[in-house]
Amino acid sequence: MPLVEINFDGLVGPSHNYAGLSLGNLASSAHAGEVSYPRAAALQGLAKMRHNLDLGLVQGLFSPLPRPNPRFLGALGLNASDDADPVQRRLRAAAWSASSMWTANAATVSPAPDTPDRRCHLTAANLVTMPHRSQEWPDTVRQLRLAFADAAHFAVHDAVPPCFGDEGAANHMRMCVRHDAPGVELFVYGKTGGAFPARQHEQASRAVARLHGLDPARCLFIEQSSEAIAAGAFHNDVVAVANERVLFTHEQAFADPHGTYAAIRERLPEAEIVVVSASAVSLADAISSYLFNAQLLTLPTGEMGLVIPLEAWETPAVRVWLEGHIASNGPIRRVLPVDVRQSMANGGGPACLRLRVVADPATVDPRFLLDHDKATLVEQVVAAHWPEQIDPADLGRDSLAQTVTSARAALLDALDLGELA
Ligand code: SUG
Repeated sequence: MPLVEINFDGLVGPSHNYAGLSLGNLASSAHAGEVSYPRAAALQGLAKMRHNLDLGLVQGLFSPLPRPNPRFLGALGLNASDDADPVQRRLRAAAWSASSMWTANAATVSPAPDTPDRRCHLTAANLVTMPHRSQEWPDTVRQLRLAFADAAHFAVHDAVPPCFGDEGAANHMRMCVRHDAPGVELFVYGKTGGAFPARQHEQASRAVARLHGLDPARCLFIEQSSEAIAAGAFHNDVVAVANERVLFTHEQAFADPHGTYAAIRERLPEAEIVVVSASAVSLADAISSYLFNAQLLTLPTGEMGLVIPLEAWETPAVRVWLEGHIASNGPIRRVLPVDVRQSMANGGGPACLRLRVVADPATVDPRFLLDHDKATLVEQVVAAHWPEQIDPADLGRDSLAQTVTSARAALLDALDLGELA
């Protein structure tokens, strides 16, 4: 099979909860303390994966990481069930976080057509800005090294040093005429100084580009606009998404939008840049609806479809814009709303839940590829083992820790992924 785009979704883990850990992520703060529904959340994610399979696309699956994380708790001198002071409780909640479901933050990916050794390079993201996310990368890299073990086709790099925050593919876009053609890689970083942290450091992006051996002439390092970060765009993928020759972006996504568009066109004359103006959809509506946190996909027909969260379809200004775009024959030909409300309440839309890897599926460990039969198997495991609900006040209870741990073990068993136990 030729190189195709494979979307690897993270299965929502059994400890999915709303602890309000992500400053600058407005949904995470707004839902802090609420009861979560891990079983429903995982089933919503699986339904989205099935939706992509039904569109005729290749779909992958990553498993949740070990939670509560004994390595993280041990390094902090905590255990899973201390009844501790508020600061320690927050650290303990971090050890329970199911945040690895948002695999757009797992790694940055440069496919083979962009790299000098013609292998697909992946660098795990260090996610150092948020303590609950900073614990992910060593386990993420283990999973990546298993899924992409074929050294003739893949190179998996450790995270860049923690002095430079890196959030992976959420701040990286690739544009090309076709997925299997050489691309232009766009790295978007933020500058600190506003009310909310800028999570992506320019030097982390530059290090990733060097590690992947990218041609500097085919890379762009773009500053994210400070107003976007201040309005809650904690990652660039909350305000822009690209697929092949199309960039779909809010006009306030970048510090220098016109310079950015010109630089893209210079490197990829075929680029089509679809800009949504603030007068059509305000930054606030774009961020609360997650219009841009969408999967912009090339469908088997060659048309592009946009998988959006239901929240976007239900936002009047967004719907008017999308209907106008379709009517005017813009490059997005189909709008495909999906229900991922449990993830959305923590700031994770359809695009956060997936990592795009352009590769030949035959070179990927088949245990990480999904078909409908495997989706049924995983749904059965989720139905039998995932907690129905979690109150954040219960994080730390021994019985819940046991439920969550054995749920993950049942999944790894069903998927024959004992190496990740
Ligand atoms: O890092 N939320 C995640 C959402 C990640 C979204 N990913 C992309 N945009 N690609 C984050 O802020 C919330 C966890 C909590 O509050 O319990 C959280 O980590």
